Amino acid sequence: MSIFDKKVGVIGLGYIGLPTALSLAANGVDVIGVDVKKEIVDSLKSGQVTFEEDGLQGLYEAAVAKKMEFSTVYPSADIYVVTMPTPYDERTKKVDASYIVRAVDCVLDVMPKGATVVVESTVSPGTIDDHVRPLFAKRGLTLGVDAHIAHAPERIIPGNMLYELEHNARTIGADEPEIGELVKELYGSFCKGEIVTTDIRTAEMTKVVENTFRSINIAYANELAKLCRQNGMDVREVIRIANKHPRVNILSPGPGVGGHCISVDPWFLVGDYGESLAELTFAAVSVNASMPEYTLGRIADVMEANHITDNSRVGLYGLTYKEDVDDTRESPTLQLLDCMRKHLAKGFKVYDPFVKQQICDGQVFSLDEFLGSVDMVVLLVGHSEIKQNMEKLKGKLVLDTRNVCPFAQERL
Ligand code: SAJ
Repeated sequence: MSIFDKKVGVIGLGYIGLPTALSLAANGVDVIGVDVKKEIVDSLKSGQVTFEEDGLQGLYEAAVAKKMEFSTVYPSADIYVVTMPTPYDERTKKVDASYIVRAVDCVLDVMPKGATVVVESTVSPGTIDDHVRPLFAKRGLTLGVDAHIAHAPERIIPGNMLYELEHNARTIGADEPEIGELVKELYGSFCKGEIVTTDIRTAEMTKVVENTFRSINIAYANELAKLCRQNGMDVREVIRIANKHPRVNILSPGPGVGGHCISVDPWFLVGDYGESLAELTFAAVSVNASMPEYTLGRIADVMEANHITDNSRVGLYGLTYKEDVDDTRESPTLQLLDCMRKHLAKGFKVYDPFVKQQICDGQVFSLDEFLGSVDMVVLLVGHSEIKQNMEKLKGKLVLDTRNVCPFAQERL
């Protein structure tokens, strides 16, 4: 029996679940996508994808032309792919596995004997042992006999998801080699990258390590930005030249690290292993977490140096966590506005072409209205929109935190 004869349920149709379900279906796998949010399922049934990502609507058309259904009801299936969010617990910094636990529990209510449950969400090492295996045991199900589990962490980057889904290497963790091979065959239906199989705990750790590595690299760039500012040096020039060394690749400083991955996953290691054992990781996440407040300080300094006293003449460009995505989770701009409120200050204008709903005070909804109402612009996200309209910034005082404006008077 090949993978194309099996029914696959993708549980959770968010940023990872939806493109994964669509890729499987577009490549001939029989898929049912499930989400408890009726509005998501209704939108997908009516022909509309639920977030912006290059090529997603086209992939949707290709998937529905084959075997793709959407439902709010958990189905009977041979393989379940669970793609629920895994935030961290604010207090303990440990992974909050409650979404996964609830989803797997619902799967177990309907799952036929012998099915395989694949957890795709990013989790800290040991999460599957501590939170998922006991759900099977509680129902008297013996893993390896009555059911099987695997971990297949996603690796795709928002903004280039569809290319990366197809081309990135993947890791599959499984208890049983045959299940590793089955899940490899499943992802191999659309993934041309190398698919490595290992045990579940190694797969869990590997994914967290990848995002922690990036977090540490960004933290180093952020620390360098602070050091260079102290002595009036241009950090971008320092990094640009240092990166010409064949074994140096420093990332870019910015106003903070947002999104649901790089700003979250390294905390799992701090939560699980403690600040003294995960010392470097803790230092890195702390440096990154300091950046919104540091950026607010830079804005205040630039305003003072230029005799700008009215906050409403200052505009923050960008609300999403990075360029050309519509995701505002852990957005550095929102963190910066939070810091501002703590200092009892307010009044900045805010604009983002991808954010069409009001999510903060001072928000305006057109670039021209935004630019027409301010004297100083703080570039917090380097969306293509502003790169293509750079000349509209001429005549403004520009504080560029993303190195996108060649004539900015001020930088991070
Ligand atoms: N950022 C910087 N400087 C940089 C790069 C990024 O400040 O040089 C900031 C961004 O502006 C953003 C944050 O970091 O606020 C995270 O953005 P990102 O583009 O680095 O990463 P994500 O969160 O969009 O996606 C990451 C990716 N992980 C790695 O590259 C190791 C992606 O491959 C993962 O699949 C994804 O996390 C995930 O879901 O785990």
